Amino acid sequence: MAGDIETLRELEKKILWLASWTIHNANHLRENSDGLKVGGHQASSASLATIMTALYLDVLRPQDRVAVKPHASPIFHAIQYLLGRQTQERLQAFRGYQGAQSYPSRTKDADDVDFSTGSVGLGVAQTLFASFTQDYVRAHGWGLSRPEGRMVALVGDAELDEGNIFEALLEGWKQGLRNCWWIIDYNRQSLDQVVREGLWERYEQLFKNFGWDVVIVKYGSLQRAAFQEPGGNRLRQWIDGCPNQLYSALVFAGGAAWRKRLNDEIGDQGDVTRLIDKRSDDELAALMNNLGGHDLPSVLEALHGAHPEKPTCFICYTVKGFGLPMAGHKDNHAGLMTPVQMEVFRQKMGVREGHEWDKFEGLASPERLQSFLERVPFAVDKARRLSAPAIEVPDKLPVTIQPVMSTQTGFGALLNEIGRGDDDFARRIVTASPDVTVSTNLGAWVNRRGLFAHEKMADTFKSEHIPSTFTWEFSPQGQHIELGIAENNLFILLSALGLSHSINGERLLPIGTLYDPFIARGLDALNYACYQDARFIVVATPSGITLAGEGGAHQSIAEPLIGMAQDGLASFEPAYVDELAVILRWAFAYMQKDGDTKPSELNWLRDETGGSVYLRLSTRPVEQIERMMTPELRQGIVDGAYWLRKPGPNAQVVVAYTGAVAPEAIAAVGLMAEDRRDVGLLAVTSADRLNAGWTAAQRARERGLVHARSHIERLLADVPQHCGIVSVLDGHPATLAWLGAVAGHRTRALGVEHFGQTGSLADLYRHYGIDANAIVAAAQAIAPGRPIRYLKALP
Ligand SMILES: Cc1ncc(C[n+]2csc(CCOP(=O)(O)OP(=O)(O)O)c2C)c(N)n1
Ligand SMILES: [Mg+2]
Repeated sequence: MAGDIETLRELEKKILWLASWTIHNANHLRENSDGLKVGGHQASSASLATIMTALYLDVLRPQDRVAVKPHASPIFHAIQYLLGRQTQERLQAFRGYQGAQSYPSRTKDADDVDFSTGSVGLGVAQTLFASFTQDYVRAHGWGLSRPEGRMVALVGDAELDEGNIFEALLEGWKQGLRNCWWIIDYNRQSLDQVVREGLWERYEQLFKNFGWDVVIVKYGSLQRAAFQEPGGNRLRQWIDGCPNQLYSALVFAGGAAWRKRLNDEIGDQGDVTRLIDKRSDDELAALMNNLGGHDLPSVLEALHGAHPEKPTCFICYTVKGFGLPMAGHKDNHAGLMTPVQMEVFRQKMGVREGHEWDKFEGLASPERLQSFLERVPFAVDKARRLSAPAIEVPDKLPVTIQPVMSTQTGFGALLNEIGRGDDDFARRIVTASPDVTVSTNLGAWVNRRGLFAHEKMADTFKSEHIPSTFTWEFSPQGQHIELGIAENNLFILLSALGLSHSINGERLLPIGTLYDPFIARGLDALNYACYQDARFIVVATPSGITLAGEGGAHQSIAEPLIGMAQDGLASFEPAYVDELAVILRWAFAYMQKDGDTKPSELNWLRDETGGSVYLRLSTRPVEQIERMMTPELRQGIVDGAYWLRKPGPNAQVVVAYTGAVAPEAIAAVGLMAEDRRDVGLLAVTSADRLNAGWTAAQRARERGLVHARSHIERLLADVPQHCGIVSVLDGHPATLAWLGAVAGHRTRALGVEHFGQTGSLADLYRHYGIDANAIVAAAQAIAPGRPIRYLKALP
């Protein structure tokens, strides 16, 4: 072990060197004509060099998974480089095109990133939900042949300002969190400043309150030895009482400054003075900078000594910029080493010019180090990224369609039917909802499949024979996860469940439900989940002003645009339950795909790559259409649109609608029939996919594929040039306004632009101009002809 410590010390220095050189190279040496400087990495990385060396080269096992603080990515990449999992080329291109990423990325980096980070706070919560997901998988009897992993977050201390971390902490407590480590890099600096005094005490109490072990790694082994010397107690008291600002400033100022300050404040011409005087300036600085988080023996002791499965928070005292000239300076966040400073560092490291990237340059016996690295427990398993075969999805999802039905009811009915099954498909589905399980219509599914918990828990209402529509029984076999209201937690849980195939080698089919407007509350977490390429279905319901009586606080406007713009998320807003059945079936298959990234020549969508799916549903009961589900109709629904009524050759108007306003669109077409010829009715089930296909086809044509045609281009090809398009949805009108650009048709886009309010459906549709009369008025305005006789005055 003693030998290992020395080797780890050598490698720790090498890691700091390689990370610093990577940043220096990106900033000073690589041609960078756009003038963008590399900020934020240098000091922030150095802060974690010791802890990450201890973790990756000693403590971690292959089954453990880590979310690395965003700005520590150069340290991460340097460790991966030493382990033979990162290339020099990518390090040389750090922050550049196709180079190692500025912030660890599962999808963009090549070197085995477990969880992406970047938007601070989210990676931290991801480890908590990843641990919960592991428990879920194992409780269902899957993946038991693999050892349990520990989910580790390397957390910046200022990262703890992010509320989502505390939302997760509370949820973790409710769900019986295990196997999770949060290692706080307590350098007492954020981006702008030195943080408030005494935060560690608040954190300590907070974590303990939620059942975590808290381990404080404050003093390094040099300090602990000095405390044993005569006068050591006094030194310790001084350290404990020293404000963060001052400690940082003295770290920056160095040995002589330490000496002066200590002599001034605690010099006693006796023991303490002797303790100080017997050290040179360098030795004194080394002692005072020897905080626990930069002391390998202390870090290793703390990590190895942790409880085997209890969630544990390590508060590790560190210095931002440790080991570098900017150490401790409050402005060091974007600090970079100057070429001169780097030159001094190079010489100190014994690195010859031109050998900066050599792994063992300046170190004795490279063979010894290489053989050490080959024995590192974390690295023995080469394939840490796992996979799982796709679960077979039935050709058709059965559902009984009532004559009048909402898409939300349809969703509940579809899941209820799936819930009857006992095949792998039904078993792999896992649902989750932030306290809106019943109101998003998951009740029937939950009655069938039960709620998940580590321990069995009966429904007391049931055992007391009190009638209730819903059975609320928890067990390790349950398939619904009931969350508290925090939407961030829903999306990070979906992110964790949706990566299970890769993290646990066991596929889950996660579905999360919430009210549509509250997507905005968890939007960054949703974006994060998509960025990591987690696979899930979000069912957002109810939506829009169609919620009528609920008023503006619950009515969503922008969400259809979010659905279009969010990468990795295919969005749909069906109007009819038979459409929903087709889309849901497609979604289960789509979320499991992982193939070709080239667009299909059929619809110009990259369906083989797969992704997640967003379904925007409604509580509005709508009269259903009795019809055969032909293959052509099915394809149209999935590709994003189909003609509910094909326009004739002389059509003057087309109404294109999405979602719950279908009855208004149909009524408007009826009202216009006598005064406008051949009116067409286009059902748009996915503005997102329709738009994406159109964009991709145009790009393909610009690159020479002259025959590329998207679905919407084919649909509009025969619509006469003079024909106008009126588009309408219960959401922002820009969602469909682009339809006019496809083939140059004059277009009027109706939708909702301003906060909703309470009222009846008719009141609100009239007020916001998405009722049948508003559609007719728009048609009259853009498709001139004789006055439309049923048009009434607008409000
Ligand atoms: C959600 C979010 N907001 C803001 C930022 C910009 N940012 C990056 S690092 C940082 C401060 C980090 O401080 P800390 O977590 O203590 O890490 P340190 O740099 O001290 O290592 C900020 C504000 C971000 N990355 N994510
Ligand atoms: Mg900090």
